[in-house]
Amino acid sequence: SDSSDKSSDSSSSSDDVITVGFSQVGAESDWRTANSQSMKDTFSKENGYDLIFDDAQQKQENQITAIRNFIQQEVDYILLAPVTETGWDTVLQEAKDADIPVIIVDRMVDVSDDSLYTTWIGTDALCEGRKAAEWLNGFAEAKGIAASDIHIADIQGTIGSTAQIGRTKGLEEGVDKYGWDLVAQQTGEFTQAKGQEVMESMLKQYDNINVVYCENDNEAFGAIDAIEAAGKTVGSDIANGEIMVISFDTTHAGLQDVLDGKIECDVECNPLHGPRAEELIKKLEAGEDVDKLNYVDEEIFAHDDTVKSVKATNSLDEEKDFDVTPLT
Ligand code: GZL
Ligand code: ZN
Repeated sequence: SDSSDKSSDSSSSSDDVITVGFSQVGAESDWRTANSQSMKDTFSKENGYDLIFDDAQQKQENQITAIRNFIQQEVDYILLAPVTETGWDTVLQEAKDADIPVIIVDRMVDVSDDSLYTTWIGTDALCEGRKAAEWLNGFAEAKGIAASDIHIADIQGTIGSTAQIGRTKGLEEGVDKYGWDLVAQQTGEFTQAKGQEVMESMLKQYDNINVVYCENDNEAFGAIDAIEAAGKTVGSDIANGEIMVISFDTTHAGLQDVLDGKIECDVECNPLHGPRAEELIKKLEAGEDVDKLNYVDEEIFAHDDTVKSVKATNSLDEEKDFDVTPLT
């Protein structure tokens, strides 16, 4: 889909150019790359923007430096995709003192005073985790697999990031509710290399893991390589020794793995925030109010139709039914 909506009446002449400083987490995953591309496509010169893009290589201090540079350059808007939730109060206060609106994208910031940012656009990580846990319970029930026979390895995302906090919490709620065995938890930093390394070490330590809950697709790609290198098979037949992989992001490569039965369930996390961030900026430019929190709707994909839908409660405490899209 064309991720950049060309503004029809582009009123931007040279002096109307809107300068946007975007502090991006890094380039750790396919999801992140797609997110960066969406922002670059949207905040382009032909759309009337001057985008200053900074890749922080997943280091918060680099993001803080970038924001200070944006303040120095007196940008019109600061967009921040925060690597982790805490540690932003000081630099966001500096942006507020400089009268520069801050839009938080994707992950959330945990600040003492939420006037330190104007608005947030992102995805509901807690709901994503709950959807995955409900899918796993639905799958186990349909296959007659006892909860005590489910031994889960949780390859976590970057510790302290909203995506990791929410997806881990969703899983842990399922463990408490359904009585699964949570064998191991370790961060895979949302990268393929670390996901593979963590999976290798977990397989060496434990011989009963039969479900691997990867908190993003790149970790799943690494985990699948490690599982196959250990002479085991990924798939849904966990009663006969296969190891079932659950993942998040629904990247192109991830959905290919779902089609091939290597990932059994992939919960969508949509990276195309460029147009949504632009919509917020246009409203702000027009002096209109914007909601503080702008959640993006997301689906669930699975290899087959064993589970047809799941019920999950989102971060706004609304319980919703989510259809599962089978890819076979
Ligand atoms: C999710 C986003 C996560 C993705 C990962 O909202 O923050 O970061 O799930 C990415 O792929 O690295
Ligand atoms: Zn299957």
